[in-house]
Amino acid sequence: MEKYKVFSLKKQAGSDYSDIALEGMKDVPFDIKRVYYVFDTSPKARRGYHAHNNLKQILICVYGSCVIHLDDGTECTEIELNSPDKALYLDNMIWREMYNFSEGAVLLVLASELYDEQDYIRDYQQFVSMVLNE
Ligand code: T46
Repeated sequence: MEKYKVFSLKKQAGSDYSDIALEGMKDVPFDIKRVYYVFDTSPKARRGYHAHNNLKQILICVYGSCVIHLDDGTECTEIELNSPDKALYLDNMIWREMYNFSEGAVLLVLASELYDEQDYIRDYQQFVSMVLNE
């Protein structure tokens, strides 16, 4: 599966702070058109259940942790995001589900496109048949 990549972000840290900077087209392999964050999740929350036709994203759990289930139509994997310096790049056409959010978790997402409901594939069987016919 090559539709995703986990990578480390460079952290600046001093005796009383840490920070991480991300620049579009440099640390992020696309021009960032949208930023959003998922928070106030309940422990039972399981979100996602979709893929995107074109959208590429980078997910970072900047506080707490969560698990991302990925499915490229043939293989599945699970990735725990549990550190602000751990990033997950998601290409288009990969099914994702997010769950096991720790209390107070904040999942930050950098996106390559503006929000477009037409870009979502929310039917799993449709996603699989699209992948198989690619
Ligand atoms: C993804 C995961 C990680 C907007 O109006 N604008 C936005 O930019 C977003 C992301 C959502 N919305 C609205 C659309 C829905 O009425 O917020 C509501 C929840 O959206 P959705 O069900 O798509 O949210 P998640 O948490 O299942 O998925 C989101 C992203 O949509 C998705 O691309 O990869 O976070």
